[in-house]
Amino acid sequence: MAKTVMITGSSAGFGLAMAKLFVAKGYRVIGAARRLDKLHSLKAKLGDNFYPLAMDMVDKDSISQALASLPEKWQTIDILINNAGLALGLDKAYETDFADWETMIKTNIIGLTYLTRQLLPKMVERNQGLIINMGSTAGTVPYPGANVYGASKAFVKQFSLNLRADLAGTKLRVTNIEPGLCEGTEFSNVRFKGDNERADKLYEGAHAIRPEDIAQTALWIAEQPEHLNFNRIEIMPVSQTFGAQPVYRD
Ligand code: 8X3
Repeated sequence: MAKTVMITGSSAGFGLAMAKLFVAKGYRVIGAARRLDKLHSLKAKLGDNFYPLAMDMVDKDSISQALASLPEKWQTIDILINNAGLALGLDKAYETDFADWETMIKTNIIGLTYLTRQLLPKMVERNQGLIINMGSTAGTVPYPGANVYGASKAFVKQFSLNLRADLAGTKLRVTNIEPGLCEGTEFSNVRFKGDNERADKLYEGAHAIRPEDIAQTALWIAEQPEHLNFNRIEIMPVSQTFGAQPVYRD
């Protein structure tokens, strides 16, 4: 029986690339996202091994209702990919809009943990399951304007590792994928609130990570031998590296 993968945020970017790749490789994919119309168009392309599921990650009731609505043959989830997440703004902490922080916390932390908490008991009962979380290099490397976004990804990293600690003695696996600069997604268009020119400029000549690269990474994790757990995978484009720490002097 083909494995069933639930992918959040699967109407665009990494989630879309993952949905396409996993279906192409014979998996059954539940694609969760807010934009049901986009998921339906995707189903028209991907066929019966794709199940579109309307789910709003900022709303716990929406998550519960979506899970409860799954037809019986889609209820056993082998792999959860917590891909949905966003960055809003790149302003300094003392200038930012608090509503943006709330949305990031609700989506990147509360939605992710709530959905995981809903699916974990059955995975533990079956003693089978893989959780792939989408972290970020921003969860490790601080930078100006990353404030709550980076902190939310640091949360996802530590949550992933702590899950492994709780899952000791089970066969469940957890991996946090931590990409750096990625193009070909709506990430920066969302972050810069529709300033597409600013978003495009960020990627100029950078040969950044592509959604297909992240989809291949997720598939690779899913296909590794079951006695191996990849705790964290940090990926940057070759064009991106580390800088000196600035010192401001009197
Ligand atoms: C995406 C990477 O550097 O834009 O999470 O924060 S970065």
